[in-house]
Amino acid sequence: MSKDLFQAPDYYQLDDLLSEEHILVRDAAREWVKREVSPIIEKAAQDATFPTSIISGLAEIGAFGPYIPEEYGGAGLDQISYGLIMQEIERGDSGVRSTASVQSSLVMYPIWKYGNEAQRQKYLPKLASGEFLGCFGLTEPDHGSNPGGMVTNIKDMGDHYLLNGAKMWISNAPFADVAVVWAKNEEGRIKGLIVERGMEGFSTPETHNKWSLRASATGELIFDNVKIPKENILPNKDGLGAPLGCLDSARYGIAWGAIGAAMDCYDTALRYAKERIQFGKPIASFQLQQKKLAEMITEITKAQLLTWRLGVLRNEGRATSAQISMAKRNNVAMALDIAREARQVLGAMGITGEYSIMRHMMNLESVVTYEGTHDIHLLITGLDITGIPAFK
Ligand code: TGC
Ligand code: FAD
Repeated sequence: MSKDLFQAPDYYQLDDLLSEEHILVRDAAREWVKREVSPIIEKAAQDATFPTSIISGLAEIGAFGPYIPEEYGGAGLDQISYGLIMQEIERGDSGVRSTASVQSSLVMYPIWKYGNEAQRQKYLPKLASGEFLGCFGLTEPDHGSNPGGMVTNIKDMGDHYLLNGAKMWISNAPFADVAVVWAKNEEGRIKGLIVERGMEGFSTPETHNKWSLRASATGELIFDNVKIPKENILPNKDGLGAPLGCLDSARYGIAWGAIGAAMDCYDTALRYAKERIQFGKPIASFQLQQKKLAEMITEITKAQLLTWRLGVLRNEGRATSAQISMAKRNNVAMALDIAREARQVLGAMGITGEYSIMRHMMNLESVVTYEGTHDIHLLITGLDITGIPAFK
């Protein structure tokens, strides 16, 4: 890949809305991505391998549990710092941000919020330092948008539970040390449990041949009469609202992350358009290319404002799930549109690994589907404003 020359756009001087701490955290993540992610990410994506060399760096910039209290090894930051870290990481690659999102919001968050003190002490510090990597098993082969229909189940055997079923499309599954898994008990109530690598009957085959998120490992979780000790059940919340609560936190991070991918595509296209000469002039001097670039910066700026406001509401404990859905849906679609337009600005060069744009575009095809599809988030907004669920 070409040298990383990224310069972040801030068209409405939004840095003025950030605290000194926000800027310090953001800039540390930005520098780390430039130094440690940009030089290796294209090869990792081309080779379809997760770059394990970045795990300790992710922990050092606070990407594993940014808002988890320091007593559990987290960074103890606010929601805007969390968002800014996700933005910077996804500026590098959505797959790397996926690893951080899953670790923080889908593994550490449920253990912190729904676990007991012994579970917090046992798992959170190791997850925060990157000694343990985690994954989150909600989606099943026959239940994606409709996780409430899941068939993975636990049976009470007296001194332990027996877990049976399968999860599919699980980020980090192939190497995760621990999995937070959602399964129905004999009464049909959804419970969260911690499954550890090495438990008999538990396997995690990798999913191959993805065209998207190639630097992130995806796999299945297969449970064949896995004995789960009773102390591995998350005791403090059950029902579908428990996994959906984790998704709120991850979707919020994705709303910020998508801005990072969009900023990288815009910045690359702007620089290229000013340098590339056709018909004796830089292509940036043609109105059609200016239209693309002007619309990109307009959409990025709108997304930045939306997300900053959402961060303020999250810090005050006032953001609703539906507000988060709106931001996730809007910002990912915005980033995908910008990636497609930016790719065109680069002409043939846009399809090569010399530039990050095509990789972002392919990655965003997963981001627009996972954590609730574009359609599902629209229906969540529809439900919120009409009071009528149109899912079923
Ligand atoms: P519904 O009847 O609406 O709700 C069931 C219960 O859940 C509560 N609830 C929420 N709680 C917290 N946060 C939310 N966002 C919530 N949404 C709903 C709700 O109040 C109710 O509680 P209670 O106490 O009354 O039981 O459920 P439904 O079956 O009709 O489904 C609604 C729907 C479709 C919106 C929901 O199931 C959904 O969001 N589907 C999308 C599934 C999804 O997003 N899966 C993501 C899997 S994980 C992933 O993709 C990780 S990608 C890796 C990475 O991040 O990098
Ligand atoms: P489906 O639910 O089958 O949907 C197919 C299409 O139908 C979509 O366009 C959808 O919008 C539409 N549709 C569905 N229901 C409705 C409706 N009621 N009204 C209108 N349209 C509808 N899951 C995890 O649990 N953990 C993970 O770590 C994880 N990581 C992932 C990583 C990757 C790379 C990918 C691609 C997915 C990952 N997922 C993970 C799964 C992801 O959350 C699901 O793919 C997603 O929720 C959609 O489910 P589905 O793919 O089964 O699509």
